[in-house]
Amino acid sequence: MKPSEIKTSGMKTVNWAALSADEQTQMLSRPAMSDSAALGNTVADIIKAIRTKGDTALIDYTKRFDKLEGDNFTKNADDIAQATARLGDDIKAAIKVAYEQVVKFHKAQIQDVIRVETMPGVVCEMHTQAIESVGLYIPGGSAPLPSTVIMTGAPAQIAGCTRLVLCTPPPIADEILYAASLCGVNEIYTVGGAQAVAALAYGTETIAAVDKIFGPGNSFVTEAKRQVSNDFAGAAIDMPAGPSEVLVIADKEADPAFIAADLLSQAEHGHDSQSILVTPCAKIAELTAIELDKQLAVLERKEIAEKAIAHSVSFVCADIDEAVEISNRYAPEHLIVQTENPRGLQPKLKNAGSIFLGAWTPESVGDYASGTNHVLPTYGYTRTYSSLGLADFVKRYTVQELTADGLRSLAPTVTCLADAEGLTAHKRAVTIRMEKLNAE
Ligand code: HSO
Ligand code: ZN
Repeated sequence: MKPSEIKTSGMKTVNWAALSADEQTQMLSRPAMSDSAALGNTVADIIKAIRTKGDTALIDYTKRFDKLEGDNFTKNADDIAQATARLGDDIKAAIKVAYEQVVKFHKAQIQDVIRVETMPGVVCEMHTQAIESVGLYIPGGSAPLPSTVIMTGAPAQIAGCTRLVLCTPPPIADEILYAASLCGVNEIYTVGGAQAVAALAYGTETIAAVDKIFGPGNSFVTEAKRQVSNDFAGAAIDMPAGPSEVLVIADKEADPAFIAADLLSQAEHGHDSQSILVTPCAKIAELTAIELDKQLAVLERKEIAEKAIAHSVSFVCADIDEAVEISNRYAPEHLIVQTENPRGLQPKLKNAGSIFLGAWTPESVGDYASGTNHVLPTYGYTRTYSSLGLADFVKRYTVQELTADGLRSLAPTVTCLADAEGLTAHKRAVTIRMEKLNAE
């Protein structure tokens, strides 16, 4: 055991002060993402095949990698009606409540036109315009996520995007079909992986290309999104993605059972999920480790969570200010604050995708139904990227209009700057008008 390690259970506990500066940096760094050349080449081959062979390649890959039966990967209104009839009332009601909550919070993000008269006769405006067509990628696999349909579909619907195109690997879950219908999704295709991203970016005979692709996915999906977004002929993407992560800041008042439950709710997402506890209280770290083992033992996705917890860590630090500092350095996707006065800490929390304040605010509420979006920057990108919101589904553009007096007022400034930059045509565009005005 290294001198910095206080105690080991499933989750190791580390004394922050005993780490060297290099060790601290190393312990806060993310595990390397699978960015191997092999992955890049495989994905590039898939994209090329979709671009050259269209639907044929899409069907071929979907039969090979997923369980597509027959050649039909399009879902229609009948499929939605049948899924809706099959679903129980409880799950339909829950999806509806979650949808309405997300709608409420994202409707409040609608930007009014900004209009400023920056000088008499000089009017500047900022407008927004919905992105026309958007692709919503919804992962399938071990946990199909209808909640992700809501998080991407509801803002697209509110923004007024005209084409919402959903792709998910087959077999599609009834919950996904139902959530898609609430969000007004226009097209649903049961294709997944890099081949779905390629189809959304470049189009096939059946799927027309979209402007921007949203949603999480495995390493193939992430790599495909990276590649198509680097190609001018491809599509824009929401944000770069890495494995999901949570950091909990807790003081001596926190409940170790709550902390353990929050760390595990992240850990069960995938073996590469990151769960970190930062606390000035060694006792809390110790009790959380015990609770964690207890709760882990009875989890359905125990094997996945166990692997994630094996590379997770509790840091015991000097005080809450240092805990905040560590959190700001790590820049987590989710940040849970279980301290005496969580609201008081909030202004100091500089880098986090979504913050959960107080004992009664588990991450799960934001994952599903509080109203905030659960598509968040990971991998330290919270230093510069934002959580998904209405703004991601619209573009901003500006408008300006000058009166003759407005131009008169600005002419000396613009001509002087045009002179300084040696751009005489720019200057002329002003002086030609001034000559006309002066001749009147
Ligand atoms: N915590 C995940 C989102 C999610 N959780 C979906 C449950 N379902 C990433 O933010
Ligand atoms: Zn989650």
